[in-house]
Formats: sequence, structure tokens, C-alpha cells
Amino acid sequence: QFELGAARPLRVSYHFNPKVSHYHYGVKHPMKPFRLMLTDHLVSGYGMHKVMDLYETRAATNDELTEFHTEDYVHFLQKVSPDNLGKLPRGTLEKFNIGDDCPIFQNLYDYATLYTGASLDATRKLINGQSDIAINWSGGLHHAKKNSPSGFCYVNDIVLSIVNLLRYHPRVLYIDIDLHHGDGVQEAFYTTDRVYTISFHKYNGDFFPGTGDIDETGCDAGERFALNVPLEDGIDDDSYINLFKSVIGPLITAYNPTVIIQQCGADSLGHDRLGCFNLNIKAHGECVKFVKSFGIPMLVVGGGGYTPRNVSRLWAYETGVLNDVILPKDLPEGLSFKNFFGPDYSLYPVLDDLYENKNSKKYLEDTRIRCLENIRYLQG
Ligand code: V1S
Ligand code: CA
Ligand code: ZN
Repeated sequence: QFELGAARPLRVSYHFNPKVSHYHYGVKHPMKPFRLMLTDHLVSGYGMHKVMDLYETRAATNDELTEFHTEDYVHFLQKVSPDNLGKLPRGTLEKFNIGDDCPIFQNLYDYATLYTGASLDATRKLINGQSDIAINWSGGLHHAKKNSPSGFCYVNDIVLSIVNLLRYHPRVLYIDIDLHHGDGVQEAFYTTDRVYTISFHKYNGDFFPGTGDIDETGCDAGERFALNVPLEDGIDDDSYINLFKSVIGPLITAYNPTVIIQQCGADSLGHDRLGCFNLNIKAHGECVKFVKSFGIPMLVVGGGGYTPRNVSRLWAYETGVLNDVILPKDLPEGLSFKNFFGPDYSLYPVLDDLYENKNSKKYLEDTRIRCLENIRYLQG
């Protein structure tokens, strides 16, 4: 029971199906769904399962996937397997962009529908008001396109979640702090003013996926409703947090979203196998804390992250942040897979010592000003 006018504690829900950790992209492939099991062990080891509403998630249905993806592509995903790859009509693999980045592995369709089902379950809880914050660390696969996979992403769970949110919410804000440009989400909503997309990412024209320059800002009714923050190697905690807050603060005020989706790709941390930034766990988490402070319903999803021991520490820490709990540096007693976290065995390893910061003060200031100019346009 809460008194009238008193702050009600936030309801946070956690959506996970342990089966999603058991799929394998291939031995040499950097994407390791096992990182999700490590995350879940840390989250429960720290007792966070006791403070959230926990849901074991279902697989998304074929009909749910075709709310964004084409029937042709969904049918292909459903039928293809490593055993029938050789028997497909000539050109099928090229047509569907199958290759090293997006290989066909055993039970791929089950994997894609499981991570998507978790995002859709989380979205439903936000829509019906049972959650203020809904978390799915297995989601956040922001590159998948309408008719093809891209960059380790087969189904775009974020786009599908937004399509559902748009049935009830007038304005959806999408914030992407993965190292890579959130191109699939940007492209899906590039011509509408009902979804504002912003991505912070490494950009030099060459770096995957090659898009996300500062002059990509939307078109038609969506003109000025997309924003990109291109960054150079080695960005450090203070530069990232300052830029993030000084752009996201005015953006939330100006756009006034009724719901926010934050993609928390962990490849923007320092020491990531595919990464080139210098961020520590607390700095990444500060961006989540800042967005939460606006008190707007949030869907929080994972994304990239290729050093599993750091991915899991980050997402456990951010689960704490979303529940207003600061997790102690000492790892939980009796933690399974504890050997993964050596030699420091701390929740907060030092991750900022690898790259020189190639983002000059002038570059960061110019970028901030250009972003604010775009945002100012929203106020008319
Ligand atoms: N950077 C990078 C990178 N590394 C790989 C890779 C390495 C080994 C493998 F066995 C398979 C793939 N691919 C890439 C990138 C794709 C990055 C996707 C990031 C996804 C996300 O974190 O944003 C969200 C989950 N691909 C490329 O750079 C393309 C290539 C141009 C080079 C790599 N080869 C394998 C394919 C073509
Ligand atoms: Ca990004
Ligand atoms: Zn990424």
C-alpha cells in the first residue's frame, strides 16, 4: 500500500528463456549466445531475481515476424538448415545475405524466434502497464532488414517491438549505444515522425555497417527524426557520458516520447573483441541511469558484445541500475563459471587502458553542436 502522492517503486520485469543461450553461430564466430547464460547467473547470483518480475519467455510466431519481415524471408529462415543448404536453388544464399557474418546454424529459426519472443513479451508488459521497465538482454539485434539478415542479426526484434508499441504510443524514442550503427531500426522508421532513432557508434565510412554519418537525419515526414553520433576510436568515459547527456537530455525534452527503447550493446566497452572504445562498465551504465531518470516507460535490450565475461558483468550491473541497486564489486558467493571472471574477480574490471582517444575536444564539441541544431528543429 502506498500513500497518495508518495512515489511508487518502479516495476521492473526481466524476460529470459535459458534455451536462447544454447545456440552456436560457429566456433570462429564472435557472437556467443552463451554470454546470456553468464549474465543470468550474475543477475540471479546478486539476488536481482528477487526484486524483479521474472518471465520465462515464449518464441515469437511466424505471423508476428511478418509484421516487419517479408513472408519469403521468414519462410526461408523457417526451412533452411545446415543439412539442406546444398539443395537450395542457385542464388538463394546470396539473395538472403548468408555468409560468415550470418551463417546458417542448427535451429537458427528457434534462436531468432526465442530472442524476439522475449522482446515482444517485454513490450506487452509495457503496453498493458504491468511494467515500467522491461528488460530482455537476449534482444537488441538492430541490423536485421525486412528481407535479409545482417551483422549477426536474423530477425529485428527492436523493429517488431516498436511496431507493437506504435499501436498504443504516439511517440517512440529509440536510443542505441551499441558500438555499431543501428541501421536496421533507423531504416525501418526513416520516413516517420512517430519514431525518433538515435545511434552513437564508431564511424569512418568503412566500419560495419558503413552507415550512420551525422548527415543521415531522416526523410519525408521523418526528416529530422533520426540522429547519428559518429565517433572515432578510443572514446573515454567522460567524453562519452558528457556527449550522451548533453544530446539525450534536450532530445527527450523536445521530442517528449511516451516510451523509450534503449539498446545497450556491450561492444562499446573497452577490451571488446570487436571493439575500439575505452568505456568502463560504470560509464556505459551511467547512460542507462540517465535515460531512466526521466521516468518514461523503458524497454531495455542487449545487442552486440564479444567478450562474454565483460558483456555479462555490464548487463548484470545495468540490471542493478534499472532496479536502483548498486551491485558490490565482489562477485556473488558460489557463482557458477566464476573462473571466467579472473584474474580480478571483480564486477568492475579496468577497461579504459587500451586505445588512444582519437576524438579531439573540438571534434566532440562540433558534433554536440550539430546534434543540438537538429534537435532544436523539433521545437519549431
Ligand atoms: N568488425 C567485425 C566483424 N567480425 C566479423 C566476423 C569475424 C569472424 C567470423 F567468423 C564471423 C564474422 N564480422 C564483422 C562485421 C559484422 C559486425 C556485426 C556487429 C553486430 C552488432 O554488434 O552490432 C549487433 C549484434 N562484418 C564485417 O565487417 C563485414 C565483413 C565486412 C568483414 C568480416 N567478414 C567475416 C564478413 C565481411
Ligand atoms: Ca550504436
Ligand atoms: Zn555492435
